[in-house]
Amino acid sequence: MSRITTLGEFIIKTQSQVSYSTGELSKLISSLRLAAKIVNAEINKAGLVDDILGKAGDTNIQGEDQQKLDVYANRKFIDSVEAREITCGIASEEEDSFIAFDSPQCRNGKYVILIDPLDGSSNIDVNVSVGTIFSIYKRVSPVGEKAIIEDFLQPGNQQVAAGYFIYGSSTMMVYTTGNGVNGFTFDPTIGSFFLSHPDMRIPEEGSIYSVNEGNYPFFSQGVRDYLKNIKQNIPLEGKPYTGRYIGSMVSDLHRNMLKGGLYMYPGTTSKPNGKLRLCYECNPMAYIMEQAGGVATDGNQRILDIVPTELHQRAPLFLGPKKMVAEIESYLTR
Ligand code: AHM
Ligand code: MG
Repeated sequence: MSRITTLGEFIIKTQSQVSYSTGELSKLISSLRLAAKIVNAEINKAGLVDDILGKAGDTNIQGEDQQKLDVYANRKFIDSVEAREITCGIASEEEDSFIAFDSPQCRNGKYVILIDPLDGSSNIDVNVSVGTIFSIYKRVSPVGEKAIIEDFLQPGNQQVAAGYFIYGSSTMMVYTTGNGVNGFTFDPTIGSFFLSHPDMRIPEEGSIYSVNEGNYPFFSQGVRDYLKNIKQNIPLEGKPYTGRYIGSMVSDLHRNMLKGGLYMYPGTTSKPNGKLRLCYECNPMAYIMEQAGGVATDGNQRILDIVPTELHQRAPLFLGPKKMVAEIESYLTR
């Protein structure tokens, strides 16, 4: 039997590669894993919850309130990291502001976490894969005090870890601590994640493009020219690119990482910064993409070098294999 590695074993084994590690980061990642298992179990029941057990907002037959899954996921991730008292604070796409945990133990935590607890949640109604995206930073405020906004408004190049869970036909966790990207598949019969995708690299020769092309009339001239050109001029020696867009970022990104493809959410006339949140979505995905050998830009600069000024700010996003991103960038600067 070949050697099987669980996520827990992998975290312990690789902990020493992170020079500043004291085990705290590992514990933080473990607490996210636990919350993801709970959220995964609830997502699997989503059809039952809505159609048979009652809609969100109803009370079920056990007298429990049915919650919307994004609210539920938000609570689970926050509770899970707070309960282990290993971080001084969390910022979530679902919350207006960051949460600074108050216990003395939490105040001693060295890290903060930013999370999009259930990205693409509108897809749950139609049984399409959704995900959780997270990123971890070392705090800039003094250890022992309460977390402050500056702890959360750091450029993505300061991330010490980032990852996502994908709740799909199988559930996976993909993450990086700056030493490449590794993917783990959840075995629901055992309740553990196993290393299934070691050292993930995005293929250099991509042929997929992923974009909400319904926004075409509102894209910049450069984006429109790019889209027109890849369809008219058939880039790959007679073979056109393949258009694939699920509308669930984690799923679109995960597929493109494995198969090679460009993902973009450009600005539009009414929303020049697009839709995606810099701190919760663009930065963690950009870090993962760079660690997998790709690049991520907002069209003007590297995503990871943008200094955020507010928690919920948005940024245009183009990420994928170097060649494909360079190709679209050449249109954006014309
Ligand atoms: P959400 O955080 O409200 O779920 O929105 C983010 C999602 C991404 O998963 C996805 O890539 C994008 O919105 C799709 O947006 P659109 O429907 O405009 O194409
Ligand atoms: Mg989101």
